[in-house]
Amino acid sequence: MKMKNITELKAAMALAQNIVIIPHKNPDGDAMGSTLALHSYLVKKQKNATVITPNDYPSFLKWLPYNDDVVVYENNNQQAKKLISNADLIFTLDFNHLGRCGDLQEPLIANTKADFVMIDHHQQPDDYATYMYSDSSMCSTCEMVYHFIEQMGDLELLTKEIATCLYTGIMTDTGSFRYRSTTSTTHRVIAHLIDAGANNTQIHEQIYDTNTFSKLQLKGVALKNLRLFPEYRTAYISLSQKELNDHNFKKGDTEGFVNIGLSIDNIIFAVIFIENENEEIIKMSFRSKGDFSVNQFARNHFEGGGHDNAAGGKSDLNMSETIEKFMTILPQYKKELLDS
Ligand SMILES: [Mn+2]
Repeated sequence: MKMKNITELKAAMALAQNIVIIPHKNPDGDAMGSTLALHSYLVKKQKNATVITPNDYPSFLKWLPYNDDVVVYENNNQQAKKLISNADLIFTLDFNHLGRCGDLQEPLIANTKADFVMIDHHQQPDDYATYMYSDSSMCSTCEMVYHFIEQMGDLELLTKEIATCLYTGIMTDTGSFRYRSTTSTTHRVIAHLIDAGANNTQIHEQIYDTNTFSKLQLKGVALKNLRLFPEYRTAYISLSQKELNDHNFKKGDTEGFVNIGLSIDNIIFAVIFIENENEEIIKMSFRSKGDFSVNQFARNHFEGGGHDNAAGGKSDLNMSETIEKFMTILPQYKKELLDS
């Protein structure tokens, strides 16, 4: 585990009583799994630990252990602010700059007392944290939390609850153990998590087999809207706000849709454009196979970033203008896409 001042962190943790744990806005399986696992671990260490999420998250994550103790900032900002100003230590998990936690950034910056601890696997992290465990070779923040607990000498504290949370995030961030970031170490960690009580079959079912009918109908629309550009080995999907509304859209309903394009033979670059009338933006997700870096692509053109093979971005243009912009940019990457 790469952290320079781990001894100092151990001392700071021993002294800290009130600890706050923060995932990024729109938390996913890895964000909720890692924060709730760390929460369980710190509670075992007799700390007052609280997970504060910037906003709400999908219902397929709400069965996770200690979910009921989560404070959602957008619903409960007074309580969240109080917890932050009383914190002795603030963990930020699964993101690399404070802007990623939306409106929660403001009370975090206003707090001057607590040191930050970053545990994260995204590229090019900001340096707001006193204690930084940043490693972009890691498949998930959940695997990092496992190594963190290991480094603390506390693997014997691994409960079924911690194991369940960590398994969930590793599974969701690796596409069920198939992405390139999945290593033999990842599998050794997973083996230990199953030994510690994580029920792999049940976790998979709770995440992936809890679809609603309207979500599957929306997937049908996404499939119908899929466009292919074999000359660029690229595919994209678009979903308008109306299409979302017509299918009773709930947070998380479009999760995984971007991967549909990548499942087509010879396609290595997949994009989804999702209209968000509320925020007046088009939200974009990018996925790739091989060496084509969607992190770089998103950073260069769509105010985003992430990992080499999975990134996000946004556009202030409308849907057709955004797609037009994308199609104008694409030819610049032709050689890279064909060589990848
Ligand atoms: Mn992650």
